[in-house]
Amino acid sequence: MRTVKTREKEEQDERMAWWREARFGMFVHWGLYAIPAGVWKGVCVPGIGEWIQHRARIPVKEYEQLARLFNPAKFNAEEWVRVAKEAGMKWIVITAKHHDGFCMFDTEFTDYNVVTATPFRRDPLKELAEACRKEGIRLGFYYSQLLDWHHPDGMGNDWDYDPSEKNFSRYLEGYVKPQLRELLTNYGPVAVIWFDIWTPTQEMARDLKQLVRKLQPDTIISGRVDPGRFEKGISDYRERGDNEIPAEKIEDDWETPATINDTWGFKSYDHNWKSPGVIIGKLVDVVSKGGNYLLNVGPTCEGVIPEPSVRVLKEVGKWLGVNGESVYGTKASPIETPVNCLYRCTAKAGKLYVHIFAWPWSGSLKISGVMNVVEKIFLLSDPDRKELEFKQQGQDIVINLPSKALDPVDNIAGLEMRNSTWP
Ligand code: FHN
Repeated sequence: MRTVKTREKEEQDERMAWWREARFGMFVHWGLYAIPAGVWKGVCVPGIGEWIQHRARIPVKEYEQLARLFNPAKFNAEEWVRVAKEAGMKWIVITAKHHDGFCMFDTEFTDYNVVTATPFRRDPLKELAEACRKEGIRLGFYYSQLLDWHHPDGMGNDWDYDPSEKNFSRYLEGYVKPQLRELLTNYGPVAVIWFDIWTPTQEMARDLKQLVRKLQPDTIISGRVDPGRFEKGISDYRERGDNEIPAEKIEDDWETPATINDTWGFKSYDHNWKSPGVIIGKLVDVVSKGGNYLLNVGPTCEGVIPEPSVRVLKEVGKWLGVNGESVYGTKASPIETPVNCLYRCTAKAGKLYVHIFAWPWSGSLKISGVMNVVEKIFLLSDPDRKELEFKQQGQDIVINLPSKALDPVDNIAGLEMRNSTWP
């Protein structure tokens, strides 16, 4: 007879199957904060864009006025999904409600929402759900369950509300749960509910989990539902800190949420865009340690994904078009790659992918720890997949490489094993 534990594990594996395969997703931070875009009353407010209300201690009554200006005429859900797809991203997570409390979806539980309070009057999450469905991209919702600077009982706003008068349970029962019910009922299958920061108690976190499971058992629950920050407790996977990549591989499911520049929500003067090479390096580093990479875009108040992000994503997508088999559906490196070593490895049954980030001047590369007989080696970026010469001695392999790298960032040597027992 199967134990309850085994059944739970089986369900977990089924739920996580697409996520483990997908590896690279798009995070979207979009809300009223895209209007000030980092500037309040002529002053540049330091920090991440979506935190402007908190940073500048903007009173609710004042910040609320932004809703009347929110009219993203250029928003085109299909265009956003096309950008994600071309980048090789397999799912999208968008902010349904961020810490400012403004709801980017149609909700009965507050008028402070995109359909009722703005001249836009459309529900972008509905449009995205439809566009994602058409294109075979999964859609998840970010929902700030702890911080809500607009709701009198939400956490975090001590400039409008007296913290001692807050009743968090009332907010959770009367607002958070009903809104989650809406998100999990009105938008078709929801890939992920991306809770953030943490939930105050185990019991509350369990309650949220139960609600999600009851409404959509296949929805993945992000690591930050757990009261212990960054630890996997009741959630489906562990969430690393923002932009944080662990030094070593982790056996459990985990994810790094990351920015392309230095903000999540759009900031008009943050031009610190990472290059496509840096993003590819981080993606591979994450995947080689067994994680997923959720890379953010912060659309403008007009509804446009900033052009520099689109350009970076296009290049990453081109690279994945050639080298995707070394990323999607792969598992963590089966061999040790110290932090300062110039390659990273990913693996699939019978295949080891060696991502060479610095082309060796010597013309050869030595890999250690290969536990099976290698049959052939070729570069994924070589359209002819010409076999490379190599010598194997026990667990050491020395590969002869062409004098010049074919890809400017990451060339992958694909090693095919004689049988698939390793890795
Ligand atoms: O405070 C938020 C922040 O605005 C952003 O949403 C990130 C994304 O991971 N999460 C929180 C901080 O960890």
